[in-house]
Amino acid sequence: MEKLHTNPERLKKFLTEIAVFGATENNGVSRLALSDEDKGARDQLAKWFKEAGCEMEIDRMGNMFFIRPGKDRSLPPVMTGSHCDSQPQGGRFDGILGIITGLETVCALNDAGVQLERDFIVVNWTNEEGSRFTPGTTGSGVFAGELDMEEMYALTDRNGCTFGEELKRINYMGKKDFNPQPLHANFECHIEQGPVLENVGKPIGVPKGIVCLRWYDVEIQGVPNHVGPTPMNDRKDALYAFSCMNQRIFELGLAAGNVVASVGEVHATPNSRNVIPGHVKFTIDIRGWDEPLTDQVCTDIEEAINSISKKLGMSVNIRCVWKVRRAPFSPELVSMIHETAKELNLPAHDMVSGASHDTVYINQLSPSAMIFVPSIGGRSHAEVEETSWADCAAGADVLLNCVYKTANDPAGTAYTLGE
Ligand code: HGY
Ligand code: MN
Ligand code: MN
Repeated sequence: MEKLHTNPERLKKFLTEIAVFGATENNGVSRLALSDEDKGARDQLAKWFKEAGCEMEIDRMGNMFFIRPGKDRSLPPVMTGSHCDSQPQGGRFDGILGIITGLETVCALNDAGVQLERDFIVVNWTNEEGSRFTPGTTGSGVFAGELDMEEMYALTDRNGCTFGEELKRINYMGKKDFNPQPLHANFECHIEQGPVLENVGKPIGVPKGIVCLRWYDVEIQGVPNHVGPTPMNDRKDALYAFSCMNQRIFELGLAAGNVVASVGEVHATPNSRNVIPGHVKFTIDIRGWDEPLTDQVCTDIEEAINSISKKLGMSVNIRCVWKVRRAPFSPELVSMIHETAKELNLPAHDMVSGASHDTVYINQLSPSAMIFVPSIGGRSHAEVEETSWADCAAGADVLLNCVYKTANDPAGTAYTLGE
């Protein structure tokens, strides 16, 4: 069968136009989950998929399912999807590329006059980033039965707005669940968000899976006091304690090799230049492919935090607020991506995903695999995030042909879950 191709100009047009929603002056996007900017992008996606002939379902978590009907609607469908929410100073490709390549796949199949055997579903998963509402991958996590919907509805942002209220406010709280399971196969096309593909000079990345992840919230209680009269040896400076802890967190992550440990958020109170900070709240993000090694680093970091706070005479509260086990992908679908890239004369590279994605949960329900494209300079979660239009089109072509293959599988074909 002749390979199918997407339309690079149309793909570029979709990506350029959707980036308007939350556009920042530095060529990035700020489209926080359930914000007005997120709503604007959602409304635009709904319009484009409707014009492309898709049905739409919205579930109670605001997940948007765009369905291209197949010949036999009783067959388990093929799915792809990602997220349209972004980091506060995010990029124009993270997440949204996975939805737009799904849209372009629909349009390319329409252009080719192809009706697939199976339904093809493109999903916008709610709140993947977890920046405004923690944890992340909230929509896909509830869909997979790993997160509780009522608990997610009660999540609050820094302004005290709850997830449920915001979902209602932007009018994306569906009235019922949508459950297309069992799924036949699930793909996600995503930027790599790291330096590997650029370093090896290949346009397609084929991760064997997604690393495991642990998120912590830590609070240090010191003593607020006047910076002037308080002797240096008589202080309980919570920000000083944090700085000692942060150094150990970095060093333990570095020493473990193949584990990452980062502090992303730090909030010092009262955050006034002439007051000794009495309270610090900070977050830790720890990840690794080797789950036991990652958990050992977690233990070492917790011990380091406790011993530093004890030595400095302060109290500390450490909470693990999110744990996600690693997601090994379906071996057959990983091979299919390699085979498809080869048929398209696109060099492909085996790797692991250091970033997490909605597929981390969907992989528990359905045989899944991901298609990566390079991030220029290895940068992401920053306004400079950039992927070449040619690489976006390459990823879209691989997705299109993998969808075509799996959605036309004879009934009875089965792929295995990763393990
Ligand atoms: O944090 C992550 O890995 C994802 O990009 N939200
Ligand atoms: Mn993402
Ligand atoms: Mn992200």
